[in-house]
Amino acid sequence: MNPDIRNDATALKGRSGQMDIDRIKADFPILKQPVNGHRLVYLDNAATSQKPKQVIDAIVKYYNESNANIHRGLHTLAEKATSAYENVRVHAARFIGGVDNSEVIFTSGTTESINTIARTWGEKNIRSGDEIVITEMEHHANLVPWLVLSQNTGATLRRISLTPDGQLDLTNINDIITARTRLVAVAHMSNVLGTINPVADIAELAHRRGAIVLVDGAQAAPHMPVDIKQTGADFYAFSAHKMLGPTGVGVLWGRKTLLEDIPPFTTGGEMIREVRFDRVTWNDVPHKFEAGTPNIAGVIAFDRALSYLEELGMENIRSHEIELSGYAINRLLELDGIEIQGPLDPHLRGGAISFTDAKIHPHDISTFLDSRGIAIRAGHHCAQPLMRTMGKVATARASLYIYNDRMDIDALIDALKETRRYFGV
Ligand code: C6P
Repeated sequence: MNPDIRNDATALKGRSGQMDIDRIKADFPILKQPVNGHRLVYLDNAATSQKPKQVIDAIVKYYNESNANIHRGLHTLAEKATSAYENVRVHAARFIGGVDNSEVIFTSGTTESINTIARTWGEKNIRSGDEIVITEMEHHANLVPWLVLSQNTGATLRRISLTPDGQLDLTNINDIITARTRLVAVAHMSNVLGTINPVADIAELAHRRGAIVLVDGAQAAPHMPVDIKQTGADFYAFSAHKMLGPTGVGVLWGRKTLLEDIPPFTTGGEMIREVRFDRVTWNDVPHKFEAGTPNIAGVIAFDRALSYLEELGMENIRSHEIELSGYAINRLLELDGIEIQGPLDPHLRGGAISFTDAKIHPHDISTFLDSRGIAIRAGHHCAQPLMRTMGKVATARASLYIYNDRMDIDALIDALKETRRYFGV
């Protein structure tokens, strides 16, 4: 490990072993910037996280010192870039619980990771009469690929419904995951409700029925320790940009036996072993799934993001978010007319907190908060079917991360009170 990262770690954890939020905030240049004349309070982390200077510096350093295409050239820069890129694969494999490096595929993000499986494993294995099971809380990225696949193949898309407090209703799960089920696709943590789903239990049942399981980890991997083997997943997808890394980088993890058995998604350079004018053979996994020039700088900078999170400790990050979510939920509930979607117990959920005000539209809330320097998201959060299930057109969503503290939540609550005065509520 790089010694300057180790030094950072001591400072970041502080003497008590807790996270030192002021010290963390100082690592994020963007947070020093006033927005609309106010201190920036960034509470849109479920959409994308901010980047620490260590990650930003890594991008600049790569272009200044190592830029070259990977896996192709034999010159010094090409070898430097290739080895840095491949080291991130090793690092990412370790980060998700010590899986085989060759099971880690770099993609452009969760969306591409899931589409890769729908278009390869799905098209190879799903037939008319088969069933694909999703849940009512899925993000479009883990819903539309399966909807299109079922429409194209004649398979049936079934779904696990929700309890009134936004958890999966597993009471009739044995009627939903059956011998006809070929695949279960489920979010590890909801981007709207914050709910953490019992993916290991679902995977256990799915495997007993002979189905495979894809877990959408876009919201879980940044916020809690994830040991992929313990999730029971056969495929697991997440995005670097929600966990301090650059945009345009994602991970698709898959069991090697499955990855070896399925065809590539995109074809072209690097993913082949041999090409003739009349035939082609594929490269080994993971390269079979990484056609063309990847986001080399992004992947290399993602290494720093993973180190940053590891130095803080994913357990500490989770504890911080349990504490801060609990505080935020209690403070929001002090306000008349505010309704929170999803479980209220912070141990059952992450820090994406969706809420509605009985009298003010979420878009108006978001616009007013922005005038006070507070960034939240309002809308359907790429989960339209879930909105319909909840009987809402939209929600406001404040989502937390490592650099947020009680001061940020207090600023949110004060601005919400001001919003209500402004709208005469
Ligand atoms: N959710 C949000 O504001 P990409 O865009 O490929 O990095 O991630 C897609 C995705 C998939 N699954 C879940 C659970 C997600 O939350 C997201 C991204 C953002 O909620 C942007 S829509």
